[in-house]
Amino acid sequence: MELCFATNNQHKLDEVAGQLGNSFVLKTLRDIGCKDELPETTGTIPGNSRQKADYVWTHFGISCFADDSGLEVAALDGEPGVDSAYYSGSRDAQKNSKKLLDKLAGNSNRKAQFVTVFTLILHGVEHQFEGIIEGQILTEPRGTGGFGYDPVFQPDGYDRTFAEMSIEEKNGMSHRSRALAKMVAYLEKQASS
Ligand code: ITT
Repeated sequence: MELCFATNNQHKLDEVAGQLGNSFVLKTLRDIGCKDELPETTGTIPGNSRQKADYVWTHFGISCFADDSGLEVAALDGEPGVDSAYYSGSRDAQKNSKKLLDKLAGNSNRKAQFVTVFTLILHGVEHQFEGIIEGQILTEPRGTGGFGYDPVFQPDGYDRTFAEMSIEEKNGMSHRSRALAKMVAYLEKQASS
């Protein structure tokens, strides 16, 4: 069965590819001829996730799933949250992380969590799956892998940031892989019933 991943973020595609199992053929937006920016205007992570999946289902009629994710920092009342991608006013990951570190300067509460909400639209029926990983915001970036806020986020129980891990290691506990595992379990149950 074909499933389109409604994302323009190549890093998300790289993390999800290979984890869907053999029952599903992963299609990209490019594969289905979609060159559009996906709408993200609801102001919430679950809302934006639904909006992106709805867009692809409505315009292209293919079963699909979307990922909306964000970094929620406790001392900043959950910022950047749904605004993670454009926190500094641009998509520049270094500027976004710098703004975050500047706002947290001198603050000993470094608690944060990454959240992913996947919205699956399977033959027109919608389901959502959430994944969360808790960790700490470092005082300066470390590592060159990954994307976004990976260099400043260290998951609890580890001594390396996401940017110091391979994709496989990050997938071992990340917010995205946790949401994906729930979605894959649901898809497999559907396929076998
Ligand atoms: P799509 O909407 O096309 O999927 P996007 O990059 O705009 O791609 P989001 O709206 O979900 O995706 O933006 C979330 C932002 O949060 C993303 O651009 C990163 O800056 C950050 N982010 C999300 N997941 C992350 C991760 O696993 N590691 C580091 N930063 C992440």
